[in-house]
Amino acid sequence: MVSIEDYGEYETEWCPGCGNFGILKSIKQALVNLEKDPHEVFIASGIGQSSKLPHYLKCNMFNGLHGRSLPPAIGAKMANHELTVLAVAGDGDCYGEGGNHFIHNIRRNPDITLIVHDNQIYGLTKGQASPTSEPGMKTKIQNHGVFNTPLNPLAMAISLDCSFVARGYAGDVAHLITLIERAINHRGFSLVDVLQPCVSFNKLNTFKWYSERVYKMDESEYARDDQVHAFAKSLEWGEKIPLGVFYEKGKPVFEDNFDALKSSTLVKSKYETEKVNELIDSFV
Ligand SMILES: Cc1ncc(C[n+]2csc(CCOP(=O)(O)OP(=O)(O)O)c2C)c(N)n1
Ligand code: SF4
Ligand SMILES: [Mg+2]
Repeated sequence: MVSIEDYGEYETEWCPGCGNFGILKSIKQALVNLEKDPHEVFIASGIGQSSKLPHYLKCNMFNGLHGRSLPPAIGAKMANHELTVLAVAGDGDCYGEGGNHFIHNIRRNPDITLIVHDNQIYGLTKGQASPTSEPGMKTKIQNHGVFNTPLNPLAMAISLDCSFVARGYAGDVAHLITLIERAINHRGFSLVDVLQPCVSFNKLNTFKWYSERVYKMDESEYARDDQVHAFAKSLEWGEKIPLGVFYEKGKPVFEDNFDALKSSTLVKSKYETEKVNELIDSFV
């Protein structure tokens, strides 16, 4: 039986009270609830406070470049599609620097789960506006207030027919655990955007601010594969902010397109030197 202790307990570099703790706790608990042994799990990340998360879990991990959590995640999935593959990223990392990877991997639909720590700020670099920052919010750089239109990650993902789209809140761990479990169980690209207070640099979107606004959608009231409904719901933001699974649709996954992956994983396949040499020679 898998236990929380199997995933280790590490000292973190995060500020006391940061929303990242709720996300770490939720990921760990979801993996334990799903009986995933640490050796069956791979987590990739880029750069940011959020991207430090794989360092605090005892499992396979890769911490790479800013905006680049998805490429190693897809690489690991292709090398061993029996792995449970997660990518974690910040809002800047995923929707800014890694925006192209976000878009095109939704289109590919690999069976991986992307968890975005959406604190509406660049935390690691001490508080510049991110793609999801509220218009008007003042920072040390945006000292006249943010004037760019915020990116709506859920609307974007739903418009791209992303196969699983959810929003959680780092202040509601019990709910977030269920969302992450469902995202991992879903076969296809799963996005869980998590509202994550940054207590040091985002003085607008605080625990209090989110707690006064978030509510859980009643899933019995809509069909989860209704793209138009999901898109309309994703536009709701302000006085009330919906949480839960907005959109879920079964679709063929990227890995299914490759005959070589049908009988076995690449890591279990025999390496045939002669065939590789033949292939290399064919390019001459
Ligand atoms: C290509 C590149 N550009 C910029 C940086 C500097 N940088 C490091 S982390 C970061 C922002 C992180 O913000 P976010 O992804 O939202 O993560 P958070 O720290 O808020 O969790 C930036 C701009 C970098 N490391 N690499
Ligand atoms: S700067 Fe913000 S996001 Fe980073 S650890 Fe501190 S509270 Fe968390
Ligand atoms: Mg951020």
